[in-house]
Amino acid sequence: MSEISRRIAFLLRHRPESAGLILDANGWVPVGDLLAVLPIGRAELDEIVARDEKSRYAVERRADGTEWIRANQGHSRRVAVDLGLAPAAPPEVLFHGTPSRNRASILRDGLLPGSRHHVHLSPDVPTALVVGRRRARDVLVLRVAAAVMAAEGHVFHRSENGVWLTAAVPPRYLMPE
Ligand code: HQG
Repeated sequence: MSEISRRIAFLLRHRPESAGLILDANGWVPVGDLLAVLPIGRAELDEIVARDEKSRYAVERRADGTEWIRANQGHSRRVAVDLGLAPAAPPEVLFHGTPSRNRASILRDGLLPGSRHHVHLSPDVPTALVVGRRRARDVLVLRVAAAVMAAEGHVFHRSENGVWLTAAVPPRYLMPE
């Protein structure tokens, strides 16, 4: 993730107001507004969006010809954004990669969203390992009994870029991989 992509994620997910940006209710901001606070032009922005290895951003053109950009997921709880994602039926099992040091706390309290809107779950072990390694070398991958959770009333969403989201995962649905 380049420095400029990091900056875009920071603005679109965490602190838009730090640059005077105002997200709409669904997290979109006019492309021109974002470009006005970045040291890059439209072509470079398009390239960052297209090349992002996790498809973190979406650009949409509206009927009135205006263009908007948002982060597909990962917003801070303090940024009131409704991504408008429909509930989705998760696969039998999802995965979560976390530093091994979190093991006792997670097995006791379950997975909590921390400062984000949701707990983020991965569709496979390799992806979960990558997520966990952002934070530590020693990574624990947990299996989440997602289908059972859903059957018992927990709501799941799948973001535009394939991340599974849910409010929290109680410990009884978790098993070290
Ligand atoms: C941990 C990246 C102790 C949790 C990724 C994680 C993801 C607990 C950390 C997205 C806990 C929160 C999100 C408990 C949860 N006790 N620790 N009870 N419950 N945790 O960054 O899932 O590159 O908010 O395991 O790919 O690491 O930004 O969540 O380690 O999709 O696009 O608390 O961020 O995407 O950390 O990552 P985060 P995450 P981007």
